Amino acid sequence: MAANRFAALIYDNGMGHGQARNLLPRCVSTPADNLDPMQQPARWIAHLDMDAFYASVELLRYPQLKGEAVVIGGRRADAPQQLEDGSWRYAKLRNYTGRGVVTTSTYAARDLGVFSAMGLMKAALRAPDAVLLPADFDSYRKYSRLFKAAVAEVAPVIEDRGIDEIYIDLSDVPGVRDAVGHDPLGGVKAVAREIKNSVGRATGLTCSIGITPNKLLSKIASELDKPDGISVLTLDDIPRLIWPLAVRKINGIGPKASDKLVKLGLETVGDIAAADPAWLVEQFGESYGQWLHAASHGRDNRAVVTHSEPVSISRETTFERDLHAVHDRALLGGIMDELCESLSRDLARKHYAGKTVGIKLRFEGFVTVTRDQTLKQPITSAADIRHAVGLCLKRVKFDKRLRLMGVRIGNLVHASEVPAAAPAAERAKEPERENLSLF
Ligand code: DCP
Ligand code: MG
Repeated sequence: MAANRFAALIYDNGMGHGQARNLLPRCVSTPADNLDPMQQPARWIAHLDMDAFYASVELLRYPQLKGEAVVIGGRRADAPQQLEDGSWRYAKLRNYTGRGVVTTSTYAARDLGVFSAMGLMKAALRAPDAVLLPADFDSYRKYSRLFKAAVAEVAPVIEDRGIDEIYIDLSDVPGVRDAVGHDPLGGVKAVAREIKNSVGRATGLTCSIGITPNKLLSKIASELDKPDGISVLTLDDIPRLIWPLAVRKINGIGPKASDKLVKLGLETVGDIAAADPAWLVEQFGESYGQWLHAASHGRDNRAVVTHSEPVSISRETTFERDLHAVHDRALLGGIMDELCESLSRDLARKHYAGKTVGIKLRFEGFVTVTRDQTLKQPITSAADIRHAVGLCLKRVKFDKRLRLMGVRIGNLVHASEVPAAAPAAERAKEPERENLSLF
């Protein structure tokens, strides 16, 4: 089979730096970081990130692999086989051929230089004896729900940031501001331990928590003591713990901004903090320049947003070999049918319908092309999605082989908001659906 069967399900919350589109926020928490006379900040915000998440979920199933170099990212055929004597036979990374990538790896594999997003064949050069396991997204989603529910029992004000991370506003959790003995931060540390224990009891998994006066600092802090760590920072800790870090550690400084900062001689967060804010604005523009200055001083007033809607849902798949639009037409058509069916199931599971369908095609040479089509009515069915995909495909020139194909649905509304009769009525007015596109 030419396609990688593990088409990734991607929820796009559209919440990169400075862009909170289409969200329905219910905000909590007061935006101020000033310390009160008891040396307590106005807010205590936690960022919790699960440790080696996919790999750790797999180790629950195969506990005998604990401590070993394990890499997630194989195909279904790489699933472990149980032998007659009850023992297991695992696929080894050295035997992998193909273009798959590492989704994650255990810390033992990371010690050998194997990290997320690395090609599996490149990873095999570094860790040939590592065990290779296929990804099982249903399991990861299940454990994601479980750990979030376990946190909610201790602290209910949660912002969902994806499959393995959340922000939690601890400001109103009972006891969080209490000193314990001589430790003014004893209360907040106790709440952190309680959250970790609750997650551990519910899932058997560990996580790392950063707790600071705001989301920006907490996101950095949760990485400071990974795995299984708790890092509590106040604003006083910024010069010692944050300023020595590379600029990339700030969520919102991506590869491009980082390259530019480094070219300008600013390598650490402290370098940005020491730079003249007016000069930063000259270099990076008003909004980003000011944000860089504030971020480097650990200032961030964003609220913990307890409820958000995904902007779009997508499915995509990379092929094992590049496919030709004409010679492999039937195969491509079948793969696109499957992607649309998966997407339709995702919509049903999440109770959404969508009005804009988009395609993503990556050709050999890594040229990526996208097209989208906005419809009159929100749709949910695989057939309706496939039809819209056909309209998009018609607008693409196929002069190279394809290596990846994806389909996305955006402009989402709750399924309950879609008038039941509308799509059928709409269909009656539409032209014939045959021969719309190449495949
Ligand atoms: N993931 C992925 N592709 C990537 C990065 C991550 O599919 N390029 C998946 C697998 C991870 C999960 O998302 O298990 C969470 O991502 P993290 O960045 O939090 O990585 P881990 O949880 O695996 O490790 P860490 O302990 O560093 O958080
Ligand atoms: Mg993680």
